[in-house]
Parts: sequence; structure tokens; C-alpha cells
Amino acid sequence: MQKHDALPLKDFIEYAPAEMLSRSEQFYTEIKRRHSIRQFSDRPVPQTIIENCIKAAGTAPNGANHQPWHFVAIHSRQVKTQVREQAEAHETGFYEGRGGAQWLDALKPLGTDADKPYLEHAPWLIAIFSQKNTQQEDGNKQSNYYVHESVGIATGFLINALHHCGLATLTHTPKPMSFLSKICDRPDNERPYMLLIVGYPAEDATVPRHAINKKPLGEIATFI
Ligand code: IYR
Repeated sequence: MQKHDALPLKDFIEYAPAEMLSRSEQFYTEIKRRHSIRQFSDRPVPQTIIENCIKAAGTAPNGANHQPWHFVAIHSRQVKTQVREQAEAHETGFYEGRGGAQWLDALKPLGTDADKPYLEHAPWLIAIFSQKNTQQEDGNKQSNYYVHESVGIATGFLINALHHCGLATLTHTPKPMSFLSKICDRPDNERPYMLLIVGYPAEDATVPRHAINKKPLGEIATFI
């Protein structure tokens, strides 16, 4: 291995086999009650919780540790209204035919449509941006690697962190998403990756039956 500066691994925890088994079961039980929901309460959520979850997302493995992501946590009612208006305008075109018959058909069991009131009701929207390169202080551009993979993993960490502290989320990818760059005033080296809606579920929140159906292990994994 090439010479590089390194520290001893100090914070790894080894669990006894029985505890390892129990933790694997517990984690599965915990994560399988995460559901994407579309009815949010306007109950406030403290900013510190969102900050901690973003810090957790920032620990995700990524290409060359360039951490090619930026999170814009939107709490301002005014900004949320802008996001809703523009997302709904794009989604209306999508649901009126731009999505194509096949895609629109695939969405029918989810009951989604162009109406996105949760973009205003939820206490937080987190716009996630990917950085194809990073502008350094000396003006040079640093290339980033495996950007989509890296930002995808960080987004997964974020969703998991938010679920872990008792918040519901919805992943939203309006198409096109470029309006988020403008609203959030992001630089040209960044592209919007995803919008997360975050908050408490409304009292009458539902989960589409279609979304509950997860493929069994035998279908998603092969052991060789
Ligand atoms: N972006 C649209 C459509 C949509 C697409 C997929 I793939 C979904 O899983 C759900 C919705 C919308 O948010 O309504």
C-alpha cells in the first residue's frame, strides 16, 4: 500500500454473535416501518434535529472523500410556497401526458397527482444538490468522482437518520428539477439531486397498499 497518513481505527464496535443477530433483526424491523407518505402535519420540528441528520448524511462513503453534496434545508414559508408553485406547474405537465402512458400507468397504484400541498405544509424541505466539481479557494476546479453514487448513499443516510429520530419523509424528484437551483441560489457546479419532504405525518396519513409489497429476499439476493 502506498504511504499515506493514517490513524488507528478506534471506534469500531464488535458485538457478540447473539447480539449481532439481534441487532440485524432489530434494524430490519425498524427500517421496514419507514414509509414514504404524502400527508404531512405542519407540526414544527426543531432545526437542531435537521442539522444532526444532515451531519449524519455527511458521513456517507463517497468518491475520494470529496463529499460532492450540498443540502439546503428550507423552513421559510415563502420559499416553500415558491417550491410548491413551481413543482406543481411542472408536475401538471407530467400528469397531463408528458410522463407518457406507461409511466403514468405505473404510478396509478400510488395515487399520486400534480397536487403537492405537503410542499407547503411540512415543516422542512431538504433540497439535495450534487457537485460535479468543486471550486477551490485558489480558483481551480477539483473533479469529483462517483458523484451520483456518493450523493445517493448520503441521501439514504439522511432518510435513515430522519426515520431513526421519528420523522417521516417523502423523496420527490420533480422533472425538470432545475428550478430548485434558482430558488435555493446554488452555483453552476451543482445540480439538484432530490427534494426530501420532512415532518410528522398528518393524523390521517396513509400508505399506498402497492408500496407495502416488498420483494422477498430470494428475489432480491443471490448467495453464491
Ligand atoms: N415526480 C412525480 C411523479 C412520480 C414519479 C415516481 I418514479 C414516483 O415513484 C412517484 C411520483 C410526483 O412526485 O408526483
